[in-house]
Amino acid sequence: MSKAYDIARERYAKFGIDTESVIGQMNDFHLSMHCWQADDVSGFESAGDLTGGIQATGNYPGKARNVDELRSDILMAKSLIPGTHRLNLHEIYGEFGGQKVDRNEVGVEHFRGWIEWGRENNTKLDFNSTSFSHPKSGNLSLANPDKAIRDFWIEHTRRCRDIADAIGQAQEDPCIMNVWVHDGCKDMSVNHYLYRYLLKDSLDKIFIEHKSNMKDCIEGKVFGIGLESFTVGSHDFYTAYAAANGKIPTIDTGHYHPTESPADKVSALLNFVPEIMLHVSRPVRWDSDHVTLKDDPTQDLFFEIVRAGALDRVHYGLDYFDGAINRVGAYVIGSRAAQKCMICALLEPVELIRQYELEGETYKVLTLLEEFKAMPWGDVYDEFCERAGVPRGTAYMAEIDRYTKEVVSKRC
Ligand code: RNT
Ligand code: ZN
Repeated sequence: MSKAYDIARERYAKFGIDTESVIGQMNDFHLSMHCWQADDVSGFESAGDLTGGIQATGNYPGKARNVDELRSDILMAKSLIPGTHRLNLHEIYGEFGGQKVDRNEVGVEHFRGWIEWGRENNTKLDFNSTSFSHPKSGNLSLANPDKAIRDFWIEHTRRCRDIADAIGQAQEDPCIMNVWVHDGCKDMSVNHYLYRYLLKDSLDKIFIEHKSNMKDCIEGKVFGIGLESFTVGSHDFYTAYAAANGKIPTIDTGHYHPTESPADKVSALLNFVPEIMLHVSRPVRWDSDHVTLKDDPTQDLFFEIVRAGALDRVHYGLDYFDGAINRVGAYVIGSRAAQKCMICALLEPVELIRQYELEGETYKVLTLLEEFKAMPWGDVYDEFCERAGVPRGTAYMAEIDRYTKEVVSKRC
């Protein structure tokens, strides 16, 4: 145990915070790492462009080109992140064995290798249907007025639920499946009601069968690139849908108006829906999917979860894809940043602050909130890393540099 941790433990104890139990809680805090940071959302289907209103920018050398490289990068990143974490797969990351398997033909057989890999590497899996980067993606998928196209995507999404259910069964833990579709309009549209009616109808058809080994999440958004004027799956739409149907809304922190607080959604939604899914990201001016940092909006989000006593009602997905920096580094920075936000939230003397607030002692509330910004949470996080056998502080950079030199740089 380090001297610094010892001092930190005493300082927190004065406020009734037990750092030992916080470290215990951190061990139970599992991120769902997104597989798509390893290859800029390319997937293994074909060499087609990324479409659907999202964009990965940057050309840092050595992105993963196949399933082996992707797994290697993810395991490398995981070795530098304390705790045990899940992996969030997209349908386009199936193992298709060099065959053309269309989205309406995918099955659990394409994910057997992943299920095995998850078992071998103590990694539970989550899942996503993929509506983008496909000839039938267009501007509208599940909300397309053309029934044939709509049916194609309904079939795809149903099959994804079957896959998620099989994954959940194999890992004896529900697989969390997210549905995000890019559907929207670039320009003025007088068919908002029609598109939303169609999206609702498609979702009803997709969700018709209850599955006990998976959970459904639905993710809204403000706008996508090239689809700036209208988004069918807006937040209102999905919030209403989730509340009416007991589904899990996904809060992607990059999907709101710049002055809107994603953190403030937590307590509002959790009064109406059983659980929420997060896509922790970092928007820079738009939904740019920069690497997650311990910035104020992210910290606020974790404070709100802990203050709501909702630790077990949240699924902690990450969702960013920066092609401009070292991709393993991006995983490690973003994952550790989310953990740092969580540890700060767990180290907050919320009962004490709550009491001051209820007594009307606002200056004391502010005093504690301010003072706690400077408390030695970093020493507790370092101790957590140390006990997990993971480098503390900046020491992981040497490991990433070694891996980049020995493995990533050989990809050309
Ligand atoms: C897009 C959504 C969606 C995707 C991933 C790849 O704006 O955030 O979650 O980022 O499915
Ligand atoms: Zn997202």
